[in-house]
Amino acid sequence: MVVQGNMAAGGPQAKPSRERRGLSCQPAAANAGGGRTAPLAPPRRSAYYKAALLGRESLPLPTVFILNGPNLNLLGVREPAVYGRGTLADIEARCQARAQTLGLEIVFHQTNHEGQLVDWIQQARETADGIVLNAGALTHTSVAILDALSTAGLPVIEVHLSNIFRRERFRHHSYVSLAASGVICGLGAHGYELALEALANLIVNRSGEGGQ
Ligand code: DHK
Repeated sequence: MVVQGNMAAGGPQAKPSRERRGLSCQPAAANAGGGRTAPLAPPRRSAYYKAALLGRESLPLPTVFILNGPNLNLLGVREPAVYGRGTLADIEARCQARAQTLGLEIVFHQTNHEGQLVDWIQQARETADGIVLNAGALTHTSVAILDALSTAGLPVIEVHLSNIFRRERFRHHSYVSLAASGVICGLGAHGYELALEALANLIVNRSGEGGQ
């Protein structure tokens, strides 16, 4: 899934929460592991995922990591014509509100360091059910982040505030996209809310078309 558009600060109000449907939860596809001699130990998986696999009636809320990369801490003052005037705290508040209506638990982080993003993705592999990732400039450069995402075996939605395809050529290529179920760009902060909506759907069905 790729959603592109011109960045818009506002956006339609959140829809009412969807009834959680019956789960057809399958373990994520095994990683190809080309060239590896020993297979990677299976991830521990989230409480939600394990309860769903066991067919438990009452499920804990799925957890989504929302990860933000370099310079996104400066939203609001950083190139407002490109990234808007809203701050990262504003985005986090919008995500919290949307997550509540969707029945998701969110963990929201920002870092300027590649290794920290890798650590959080590895943590998500064991404790979360999906990832929303705006890796900032690391989107266009980081094989380490791609590898971490590929190993996590979780549904990933890549988000960019700006429409990267209307910008410099070097922003048109994304390593993150190679591991993402969907990409949303150009819709500003609303893109994060859409990403949560998409993830809620993918987590419940674990059968997103073109997904993992
Ligand atoms: C954020 C950044 O920091 C840039 O390096 C990316 C992305 C685009 C965004 O639009 O959110 O190229």
